[in-house]
Amino acid sequence: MAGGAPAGAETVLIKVDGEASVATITLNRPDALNALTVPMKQALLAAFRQVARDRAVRAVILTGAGRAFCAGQDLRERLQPDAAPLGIEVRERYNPIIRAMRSLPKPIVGAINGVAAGAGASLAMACDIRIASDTASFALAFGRVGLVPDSGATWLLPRLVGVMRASELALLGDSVPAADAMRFGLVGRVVPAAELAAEARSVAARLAAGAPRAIALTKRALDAAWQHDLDAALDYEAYLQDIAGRTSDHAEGLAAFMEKRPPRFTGE
Ligand code: T3D
Repeated sequence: MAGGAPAGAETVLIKVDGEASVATITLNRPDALNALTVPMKQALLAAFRQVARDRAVRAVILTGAGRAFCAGQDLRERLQPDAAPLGIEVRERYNPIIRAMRSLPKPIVGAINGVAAGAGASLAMACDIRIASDTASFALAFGRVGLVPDSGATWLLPRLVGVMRASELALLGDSVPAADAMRFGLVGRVVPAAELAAEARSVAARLAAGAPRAIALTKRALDAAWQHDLDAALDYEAYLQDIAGRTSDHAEGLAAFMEKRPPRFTGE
């Protein structure tokens, strides 16, 4: 299809609000609850790579079109005779998305507008901040179709909710309503459905107004801390603070404090 949009382009939408420096990535297969097909996974990875490159974007919102956030792998596609073996699908299509999200040097706000099931729950958990609509729910539904949690779920889930709760959620696969998701630590806040988009935009705009290098380094430090003991974490913090301390944004933050005005961070 020379010159045309790549397959799956319509299943993942990117909208950049240049004024707020916020990109919104929307999973867009609402009739199938935004279940993930191969072209959609390719488009999602491309979307994260695009916002990584775009200097006008300083924060990202990930959400779903329609009544779902994402129902995970498209199960109809799995039944196609040419479906890739699961190990290949996970290694080559899911894992790069999760790696792109966690290594993105910009914060991702998950606006969880409805059900997040299977790999859809993993996508939600890979966001830096999660805000759920009061109609949202999570389901570690992998076991229901005879699969194991993937796309980072075994790593992310126990870190968010603790090992005991993670075992319960992953082994039983029960649906977790938004209020319980908040109690368990799966989301940071729950808002009425009608307010979700505005709340996500407001949080993303605040992040976008922050010091970009410091935010990127904070994200990196928090992930790295899981692999570190206290001594290593202290050393790594000192290393990153050395980098942050050399930025113009640090100087601007100090100047703004002294001048009693809001800082204007540029990412330099
Ligand atoms: O490649 C690999 O397979 C490896 C990776 C695996 C990772 C995974 O994600 S495994 C887990 C896959 N996901 C699921 O098992 C969830 C399946 N969906 C559901 O259990 C339910 O749909 C929900 C609990 C999410 C929502 O239920 P409900 O009652 O609100 O909606 P519904 O009627 O079931 O679904 C509405 C439509 O979306 C329906 O289509 P239709 O019949 O009206 O044409 C349904 O088939 C479709 N849909 C929902 N989830 C999927 C899906 N179509 C394809 N794949 C789906 N995952």
